[in-house]
Amino acid sequence: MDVVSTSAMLSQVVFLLHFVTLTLGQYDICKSLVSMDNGQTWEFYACQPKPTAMKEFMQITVDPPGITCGNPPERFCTLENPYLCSDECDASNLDLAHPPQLMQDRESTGLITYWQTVTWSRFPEPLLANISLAWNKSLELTNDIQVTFEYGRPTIMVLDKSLDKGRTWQPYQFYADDCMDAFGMPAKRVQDLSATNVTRVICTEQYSRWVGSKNEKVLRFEVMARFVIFAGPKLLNMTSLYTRMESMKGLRDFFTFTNLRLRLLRPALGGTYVQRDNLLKYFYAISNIDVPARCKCNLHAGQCTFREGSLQCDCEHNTTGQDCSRCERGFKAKSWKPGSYLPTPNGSPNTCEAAGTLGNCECYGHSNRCSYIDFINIVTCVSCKHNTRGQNCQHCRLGYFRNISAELDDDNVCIECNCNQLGSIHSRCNETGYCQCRDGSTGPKCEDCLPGYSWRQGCSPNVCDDDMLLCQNGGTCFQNQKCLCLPEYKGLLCEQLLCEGERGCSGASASYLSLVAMLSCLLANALLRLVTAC
Ligand SMILES: *[C@@H]1O[C@H](CO)[C@@H](O)[C@H](O)[C@H]1NC(C)=O
Ligand SMILES: *[C@@H]1O[C@H](CO)[C@@H](O)[C@H](O)[C@H]1NC(C)=O
Ligand SMILES: *[C@@H]1O[C@H](CO)[C@@H](O)[C@H](O)[C@H]1NC(C)=O
Ligand SMILES: *[C@@H]1O[C@H](CO)[C@@H](O)[C@H](O)[C@H]1NC(C)=O
Ligand SMILES: *[C@@H]1O[C@H](CO)[C@@H](O)[C@H](O)[C@H]1NC(C)=O
Ligand SMILES: *[C@@H]1O[C@H](CO)[C@@H](O)[C@H](O)[C@H]1NC(C)=O
Ligand SMILES: *[C@@H]1O[C@H](CO)[C@@H](O)[C@H](O)[C@H]1NC(C)=O
Ligand SMILES: [Ca+2]
Repeated sequence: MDVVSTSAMLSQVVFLLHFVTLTLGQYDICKSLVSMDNGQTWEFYACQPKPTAMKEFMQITVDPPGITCGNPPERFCTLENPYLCSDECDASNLDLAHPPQLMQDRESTGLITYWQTVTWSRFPEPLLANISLAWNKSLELTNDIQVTFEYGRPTIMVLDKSLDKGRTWQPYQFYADDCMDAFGMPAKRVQDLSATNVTRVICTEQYSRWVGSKNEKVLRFEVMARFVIFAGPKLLNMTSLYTRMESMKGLRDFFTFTNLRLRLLRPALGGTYVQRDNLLKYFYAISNIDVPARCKCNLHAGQCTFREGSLQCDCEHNTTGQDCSRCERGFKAKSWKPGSYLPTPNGSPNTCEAAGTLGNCECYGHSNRCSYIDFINIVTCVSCKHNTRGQNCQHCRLGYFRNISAELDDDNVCIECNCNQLGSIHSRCNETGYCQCRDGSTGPKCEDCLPGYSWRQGCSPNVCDDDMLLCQNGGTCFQNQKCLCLPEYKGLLCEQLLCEGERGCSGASASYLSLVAMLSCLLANALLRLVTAC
């Protein structure tokens, strides 16, 4: 950084600020005031919010309904004390209830509190439960997810994640006491992974084996062990991690999520088999779920706050949106970009630029260049992208129409008309995307035919059809193009007899006809003779 100090005091401030930056860790501040030759100026850095205990903000849902114990009240025992089934779960009694929120409470009294399910009294029907955790915000894991199970960890479980607020899900990690048996996957540990396959979804047996329920209560999704692959055993080389985050496809997304889901598929057994005569000792109980993460703000915010029911980035660099994933209004001179961890140590802020910096010409983010046209004295945007045109890139190019659900600065603002070439007069359409159709064609894109027309390189009038233009005398209509007539008939609709008034016909009916013709000739001749005779 080229900081040229003008006064000793200011450089002291600057020094302190940088010192603070170092002690807080990397990417903690978004900007600082630095002194230059010509006064003070803001310098901007890539920044991200601090890691937070995200369990405070999660919305928990458990499925199926009725999976939480206590309604009706139920007795249970534990794997360690299988014959002392005197414990009770009762949803209507505060001291004996085990509702889902006990997975995220702070346990300030020192007492372990936990969510508990009904017992496996319906064995051999499986005991299944889903725990869905929603934040309505993109988050990035900064440390291991830890789920604390009381009375034993499940012997089969899947951790799923969603990146799109629960619309689509993907498995994050599989857990089983026998991975091959449960999922047909070989057992792996994160320690087996290397830089090239760190984002592989694995099945681990590390957290499902029975070791007594008091010894090992925690099930992890290992984040630190994955960071260590890049940053070294004590995370001393974070530069290396951040460089990889930037360059390795899918690595940042691997640690990103908006929702998590624990699918509990089989509880702890405390042995190899399920004891049918004592099913009251099988259930799930979770006392805590730790999710250490930070808000994903695309390196444009140093803070994230809980507002209007969800976490939101406090966006800097003139960006906006829940994840700072757009440029603010009036700052769309360039297309939006996330900040970058590189070059270290401060990264690149990739700030959104005020439209004003281009000579007061707003291009709605569709062009980075303006040009001054001297003789008409206007500034105009050059090479509008995203199929826009106009002085401010505010119109759609010919052949495109305005997407009403998109803002003017949206990349998707212009939609291709997509007029059918054969059915329409030209490639332009009106404001609602309707094309201008040739005779006989119809539909928004002119790809359909009106009644009485059919598609043959565009719509052409039917020669025959099943309604108005019926083929006659037993003829059949071939692809609306022509009637296939019986041998005796001809004409567009087979309406004419083939041999009427003609000679040279063959077949029975034809010879009958020629007989008639011959007779009439004879008659005519006879008449002729009569006349001559007169
Ligand atoms: C858990 O979620 C999965 C995926 O949506 C679903 O198939 C399954 O039926 C759910 N299980 C329970 C017990 O609700
Ligand atoms: C999720 O967050 C968005 C953006 O802040 C907000 O508009 C929406 O209402 C939130 N939805 C819920 C269910 O909280
Ligand atoms: C990951 O790659 C390493 C070597 O690069 C290999 O030993 C290991 O088996 C791989 N892990 C998985 C899960 O494929
Ligand atoms: C950090 O890792 C990178 C490569 O990943 C390496 O080039 C650099 O020398 C390492 N720095 C330290 C201080 O170990
Ligand atoms: C953002 O815009 C404000 C004016 O609204 C300006 O003072 C500030 O310096 C801008 N920040 C960045 C990072 O461009
Ligand atoms: C219209 O704009 C919205 C908002 O950007 C976008 O989601 C949608 O895909 C666009 N529609 C088309 C047809 O491009
Ligand atoms: C576009 O054309 C269609 C069909 O001709 C018509 O219904 C629609 O009102 C037109 N829209 C506009 C904005 O003119
Ligand atoms: Ca608890």
